[in-house]
Amino acid sequence: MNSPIRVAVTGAAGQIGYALLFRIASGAMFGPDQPVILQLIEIPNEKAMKALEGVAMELDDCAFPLLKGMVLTDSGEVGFKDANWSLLVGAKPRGPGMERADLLKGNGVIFTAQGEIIDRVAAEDARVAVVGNPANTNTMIAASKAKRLTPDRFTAMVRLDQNRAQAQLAKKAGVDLTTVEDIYIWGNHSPSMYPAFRHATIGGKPAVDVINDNAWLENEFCPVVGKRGAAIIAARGLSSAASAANALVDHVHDLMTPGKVHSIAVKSEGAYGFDPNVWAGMPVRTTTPGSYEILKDYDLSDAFSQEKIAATNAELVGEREMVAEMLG
Ligand code: NAX
Repeated sequence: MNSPIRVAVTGAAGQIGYALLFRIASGAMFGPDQPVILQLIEIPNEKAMKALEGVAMELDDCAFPLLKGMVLTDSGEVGFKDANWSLLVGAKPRGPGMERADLLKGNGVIFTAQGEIIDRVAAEDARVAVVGNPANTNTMIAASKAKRLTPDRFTAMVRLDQNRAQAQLAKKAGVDLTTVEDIYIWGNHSPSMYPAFRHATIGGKPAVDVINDNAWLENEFCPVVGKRGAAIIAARGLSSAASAANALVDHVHDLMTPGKVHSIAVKSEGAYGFDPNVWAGMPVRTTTPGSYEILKDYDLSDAFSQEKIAATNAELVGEREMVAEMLG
């Protein structure tokens, strides 16, 4: 049996935390031979810490063989100490009447502090995955505070969007979803994202030929995937939680599995026409556990793709401008 890895989770008493921690402790994220120590971080608030204690009691009650310890804390210094993975789920929610700029700045304060602390106290091989929205820009802010950890250690989650896109294509084609492949997400985790359907295949054939309905792909599929989060809120009265937790399990699992090709938001380095300094969703191939190479050869030269990439890039650049004074 391997020695335990330390997994820090912020927002651990929240909705996603409740769907996530049990999956990590059961081995779904790091595999059946990898013990874990969960370092659970919440805000310094009696109600939140009490709720966290309750979640920890339930984790105890699962008697997970792989769960070798838990730390419950409202301090980043304690929670991120020696963490191999930091999963940044907690964020400031958008309040009524709050402008996007205020949301960006409010979260900027959180991710500035967390980026600095992780850089200082986390493990040598530290990796960070951000779920808390606006996820791409929060990741950019946290990464900009790191002096020791390089930007490639900081990724944001767009895997929920990839999974949503795969499921929608399978439904439309009336096929088992395991036959849908090569559907990846470009850009921001927001309705502007681009699920580039032209590369997708269904049963080995181009999805555009199998579905044979370009108007549906452009005018229904893309918006349905982009606005799926809002549709879940409208139906459930609460935002996506189990599917978001599941997507984070996939994100980290695939980033720990050499050879996997999957969508994550990474520092763009200028690929696909994204500004070099934004964190944008794109396909990567995992090279060694925790590391990846950006796949730069997907053809996005058609007019529709160009328009979609330009729009989501403009949104990311606009977000960066709103938090410019917080970077670096
Ligand atoms: P909840 O409001 O249920 O839980 C958030 C938890 O985070 C709360 O318990 C809160 O006390 C804690 N928290 C807030 N600030 C913190 C900080 N600085 N340190 C530690 N803990 C902190 O939200 P939940 O539904 O769990 O969603 C969490 C975040 O995920 C939100 O920002 C949400 O917008 C985002 N999402 C991102 C998705 C993605 O695909 N990237 C999809 C799902 C989700 O909407």
